[in-house]
Amino acid sequence: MSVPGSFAVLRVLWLLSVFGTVLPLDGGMLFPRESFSREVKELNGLWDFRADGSPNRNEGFEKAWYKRRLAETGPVIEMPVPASYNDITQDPTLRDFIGWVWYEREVFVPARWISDEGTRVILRVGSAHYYSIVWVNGEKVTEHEGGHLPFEAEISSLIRRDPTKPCRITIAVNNTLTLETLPPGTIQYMNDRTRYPDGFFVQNIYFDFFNYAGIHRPVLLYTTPKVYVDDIIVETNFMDNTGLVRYKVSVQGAATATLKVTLMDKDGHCVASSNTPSGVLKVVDVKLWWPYLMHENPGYLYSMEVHLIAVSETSTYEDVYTLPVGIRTVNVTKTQFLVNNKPFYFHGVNKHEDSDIRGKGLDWALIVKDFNLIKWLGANSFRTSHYPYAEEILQMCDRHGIVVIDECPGVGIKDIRSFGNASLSHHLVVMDELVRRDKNHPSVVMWSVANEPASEMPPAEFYFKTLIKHTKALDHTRPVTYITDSNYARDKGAPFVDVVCVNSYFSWYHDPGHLEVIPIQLNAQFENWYGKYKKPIIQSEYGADALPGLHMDPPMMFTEEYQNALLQSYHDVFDQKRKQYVIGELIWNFADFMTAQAIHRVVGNKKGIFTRQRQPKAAAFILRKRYWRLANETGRLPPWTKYPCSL
Ligand code: GCB
Repeated sequence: MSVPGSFAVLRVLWLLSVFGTVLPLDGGMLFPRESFSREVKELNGLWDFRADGSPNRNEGFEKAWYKRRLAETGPVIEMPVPASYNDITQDPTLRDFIGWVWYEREVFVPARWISDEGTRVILRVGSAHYYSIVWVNGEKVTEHEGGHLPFEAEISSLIRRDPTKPCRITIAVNNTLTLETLPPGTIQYMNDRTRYPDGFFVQNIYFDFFNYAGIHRPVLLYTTPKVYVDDIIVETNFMDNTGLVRYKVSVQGAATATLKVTLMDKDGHCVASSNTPSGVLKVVDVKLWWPYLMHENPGYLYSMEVHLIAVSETSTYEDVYTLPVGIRTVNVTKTQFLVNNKPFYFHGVNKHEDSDIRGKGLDWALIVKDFNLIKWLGANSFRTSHYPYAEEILQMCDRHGIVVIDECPGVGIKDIRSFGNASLSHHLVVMDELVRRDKNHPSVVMWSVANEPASEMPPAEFYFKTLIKHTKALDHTRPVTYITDSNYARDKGAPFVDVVCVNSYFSWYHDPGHLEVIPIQLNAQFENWYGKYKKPIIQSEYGADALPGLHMDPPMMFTEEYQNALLQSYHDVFDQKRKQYVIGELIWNFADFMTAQAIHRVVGNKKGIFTRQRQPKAAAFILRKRYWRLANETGRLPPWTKYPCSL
């Protein structure tokens, strides 16, 4: 990411510069795709499941549940994967369970995968919340700390040991949060026996969504040849009509391999090719990747096919991996966010991975519905509040031109002890994993390293300086931010961010019921932050709870009228400031979502403009009108795009 001065000079420098994306982790994490040389076997469906309800939650390890079939060591129930386990049964103890739960599934591996020694078999978990240990046929193959991001293990030799046996996969998942996890939490034991039962403890969290747990994203087996494409990094740019794709392919399994890299357009025509592991491909008459509503052909993707051939004394290995590539640039000035050198205004939403019954489990019907609603709304962007969303969702964003601020799970860093070395080290690793996974998505235009940390605390300065510097070293092509709700004068991390993202809830958490304070306070907020830091600002959250069907005029809090009036007061100020340095507005929230039980939450957070079942509240129509108007007003929409007639 660079601040544009003379773009032509910058592009020449870009061509001469070294690769900007550096990945410190061992191995890539390419999304598993089928190809001529790769097969995928999904393990979604029903798994055997048991929560370890023993007082120390450790019986599973003491009795080595992974060594035998789970059903042989105790009762099991059927549990869908992917899904959170919390809302699946009628058992309140499972809904609120804290500790280890055990999943198991037996699978027959295709005979060829076993007999062909030249094939690698990899077990991949899209995400599991929070700490996971995986065994195959009783042998531990990997463990992983953190939800929201994938992890995998090669299991080829294990499944070859006894080809007659099915492959038994056991995954133990623990949702306990500590001061050093992301997000952080604490376990509190209540030892007063006059008030609490024996062994009573609670998980304290400092964030506002239900701590759903379980295997949240697909589990699958996939193959690669023994010599394989392990990772691909692309960085894109353009000069006049020529697109530039700098790429780097990492190969594993052989010291040398022959590569053929072919970039194809949507019709499958080759537009550029090369046979070196790294280089710059030039695309004549480039079709740039544009955001939705900024161009008549948003989300244009080329396909980069990497074809590898490696010859050893005994065999020839061939691997093919195809990566979607969008060619675009992102730059930030003091007052603007530029996509392909054109000012981009974020008119979007904040979301959650959240729905009835499945909790945070990936659900295609829900994903497609949400995209239809986003496009109906005229929204061009969202923030992955407050953790990385499924790769499948980012792929949809790439295809539809929905711009993403990609947030890591650094939410609720409120306790000073969560600014220590152990927390920071873990946070750095999570950023490594996040950038490794999402670096090639054109839709991802900015990294957010945290949401509303206690950034006024003294250790926050070192913490965010280190974290942001690290993230920029990982990827210099994108700006980095974190989301603040702290006081502009005391915020310790703001000097290091590229874009200031501010959350505020005037006339809701502050001055509740007083809509008249919004123009004054919001104006002051913007002037203060801009005055001090001279960086563009996104209103990264604002909103009000509304119970659908609750009405009152003049408006009162929690009614649909109040939500409408509050949004409109914010919009008036946005309309003044977006002509200056405000570069975006993201409503809190796209849809109602579940939270922990609390006196200020009536079965969850109701700040959605859609209900949890994705039905519109009145505010959805206010926002829809605004977003389409904004898209039209910027003047970048060609005549084919009109307001939808109903507006
Ligand atoms: C915030 C948080 C978000 C909450 C929201 C609210 O500032 O970032 O996680 O849900 O406020 O509604 O309180």
